[in-house]
Amino acid sequence: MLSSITPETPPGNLAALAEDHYFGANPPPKDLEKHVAQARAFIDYHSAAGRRLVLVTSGGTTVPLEKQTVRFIDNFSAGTRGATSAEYFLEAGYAVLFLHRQFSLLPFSRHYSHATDCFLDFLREGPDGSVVARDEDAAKMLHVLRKYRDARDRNMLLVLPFVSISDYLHELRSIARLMRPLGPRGLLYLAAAVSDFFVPPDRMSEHKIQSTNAVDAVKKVGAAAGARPGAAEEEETFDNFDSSPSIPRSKRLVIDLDPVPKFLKNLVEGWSPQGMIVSFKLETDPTILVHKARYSLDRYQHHLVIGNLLSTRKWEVVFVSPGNPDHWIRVPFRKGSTEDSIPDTVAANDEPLDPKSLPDGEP
Ligand code: PAZ
Repeated sequence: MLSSITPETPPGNLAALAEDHYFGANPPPKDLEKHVAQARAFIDYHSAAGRRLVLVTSGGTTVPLEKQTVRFIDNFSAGTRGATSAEYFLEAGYAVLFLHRQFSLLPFSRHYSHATDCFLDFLREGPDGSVVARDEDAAKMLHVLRKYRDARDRNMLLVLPFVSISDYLHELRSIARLMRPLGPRGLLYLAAAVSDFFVPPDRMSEHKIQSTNAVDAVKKVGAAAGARPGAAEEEETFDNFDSSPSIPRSKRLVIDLDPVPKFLKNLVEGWSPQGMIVSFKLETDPTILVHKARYSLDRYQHHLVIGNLLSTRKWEVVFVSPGNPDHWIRVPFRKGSTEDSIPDTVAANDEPLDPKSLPDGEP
């Protein structure tokens, strides 16, 4: 497919070819069809009601190193921002489609699933052998429980999982396309931490990558005993790295990753052209954060980039939007976190954001 690219290929066609190539080469998650059916029913239901709907993506994508995956590279994200934001969007009247990394934090249950806030710590044994909330926690638990039940009973929250980068991209593309009829009533709030690099399937080991060559001996015996000719050699010569390693394969692991194509342009121009699109940018170096956020906005022409630094993401974020100065939201020490301000600010603006209208979060 990519061989049809020439120096004359227009940039728009390049994006389409890269998309065809990626989605053709990387298989969809096994539950994609089921998820698409669930998402379609959810979107149609809320669209018919004239309701605003937000797709919140949350958690980190994995990069599998093996097809039968034992080992993978992960992206940082607990899912706090996405799960918290989803609750705020529900509060603001949005239906929420929550596309999250499997087992990362979920709206409502997040209050009781952190390692230091194990849900069992909130319970005690009742007099009759029942289990009840501890007196000091009951009021908050009841509040969260009511909100959760309300979202569930009114079909306001659909939760769908992903694991790997290719799962995520397949799900995102399908859901974004389904959201097209919503027009500007559809908001895409992309808080997931998405891998920039991956191992393409044609260079991915089928089985667990071995750290010793003990298996080679077994395979040779198997080959000698009549296994398919060449099978042992195929295994021995498999290498994730393109060039020949100078240290034997049995002693090292070289991980050679390709860049994941940037699909934000495809999302903005093709998958959901009328939706409001908010992306997040995570960096660790404060000197490049705003520049990278502005670059992303200029390149993809969407509505808003929310930039944050790994070390300060709970206390400050920067809103970067077209034609507006950078706008920092800072939360005073020990007075909540940025999670409390971002979704309200975004939800208050169906149209591209004007930071002048945002609440001033300066300490
Ligand atoms: O999930 P979390 O609350 O631990 O972290 C949130 C975040 C830092 C992953 C998110 O705010 C973010 O910046 N997402 C985009 C990451 C990226 O640049 O791919």
